[in-house]
Amino acid sequence: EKVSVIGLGYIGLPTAAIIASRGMTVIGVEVNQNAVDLINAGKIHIVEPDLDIVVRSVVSTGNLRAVTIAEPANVFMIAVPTPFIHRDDDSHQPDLSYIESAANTIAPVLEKGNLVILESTSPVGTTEKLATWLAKARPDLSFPQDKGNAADINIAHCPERVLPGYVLQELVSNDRVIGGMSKTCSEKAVALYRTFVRGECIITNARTAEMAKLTENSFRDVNIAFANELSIICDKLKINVWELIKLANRHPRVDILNPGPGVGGHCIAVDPWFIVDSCPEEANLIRQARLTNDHKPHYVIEQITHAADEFKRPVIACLGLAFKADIDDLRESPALQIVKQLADKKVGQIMAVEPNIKFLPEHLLKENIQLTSLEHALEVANIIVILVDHQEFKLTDKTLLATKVVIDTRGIL
Ligand code: SAJ
Repeated sequence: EKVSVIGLGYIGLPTAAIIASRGMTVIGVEVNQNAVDLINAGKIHIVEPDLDIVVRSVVSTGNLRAVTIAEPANVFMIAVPTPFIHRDDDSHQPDLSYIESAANTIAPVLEKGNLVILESTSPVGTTEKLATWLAKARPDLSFPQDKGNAADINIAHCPERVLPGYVLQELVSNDRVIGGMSKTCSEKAVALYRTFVRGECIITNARTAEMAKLTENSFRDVNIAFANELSIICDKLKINVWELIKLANRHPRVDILNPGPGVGGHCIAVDPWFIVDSCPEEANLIRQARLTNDHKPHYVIEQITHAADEFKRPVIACLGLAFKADIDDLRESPALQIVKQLADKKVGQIMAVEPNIKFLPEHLLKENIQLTSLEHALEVANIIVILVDHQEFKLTDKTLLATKVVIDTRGIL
């Protein structure tokens, strides 16, 4: 079996590497030439624990090879980004252009008997759209929307569900939802996933599989929004929200998540908008959860500004820039958003502590933000803002904070 993975990013590369490690021949198709060169040299362009070791090994055995132009294969797995476009009227439209280009990339090399799997998180109806794009490009082949089980090409949606930081484990251990456009599509997809997945492979249709993935991330978003709203209510009522949640969670049927400075990453803050875009009239709670979570960084900035007003020369140490604990990923990070806006508003001297990165990204260098060590920040700052619950911060001697104004958005104190 020859498997082609389209898009060698946070999902595609680990998936390609795991499949290659099972002895299959894998061709990764990637538009970024720099990434292609790095991978073919046995190196990686993203950060994920142990991924470098697996990639080095499968590249050295020749099981994984990266290219920029698609070649024929038995299976094509599409793992490209599905961001959204923020419209002028403040609504959010899913951007399917990467999936459409992936379709155009593989269409010329498709052959009778091929299986096409969409792994990208997608709005309901996208797998059907993908099938339509492929059918249009290849009128000589038949597709499941017309021929069902007898189609030349089989198509399924199998959304990825791995947690950044645990991708290699979760790729193997998680259950998979497999939504084929026909029974044959599902069965063929299950056969492929069985080669590397130890979890269960559960069959449904493509639309339900699309919605299942969106539902999982919206469930988390709504629950975090509940916690974030509680935290603001508790500030107003002078109640410690962390103690409150601990107490409420003693109830056998209550399980409240943790408030924070906002919701980051490129999944939970994105996917609920796909549901809202499909059903704007109906998805009120899901929309409000997004708005509530997006408002939280602004609330934190106000808290900090308020605290800074008490000092002649406020020196603000922001602990953490990543979007969550113990990773180096700064994309869509509420911590980063807060630090940047504090610097823009010139609220004071801003120091950032991020133990998981060595240098500030280019766009932050221009601003008045200084990356420093935890020790130095704790020594010179008069305001300490905890933005990420990194291990290093949890282990800090709390007596060092006694003389400072502390804003703890993660409740690590
Ligand atoms: N967060 C809180 N409070 C919490 C939990 C999380 O504020 O109690 C914040 C985090 O700090 C972070 C954001 O939410 O900013 C998202 O973090 P996360 O750990 O909940 O999730 P992601 O974005 O890293 O990964 C999610 C996962 N989805 C679910 O857990 C339902 C993962 O399994 C998905 O594969 C991934 O999205 C994805 O790719 O869609």
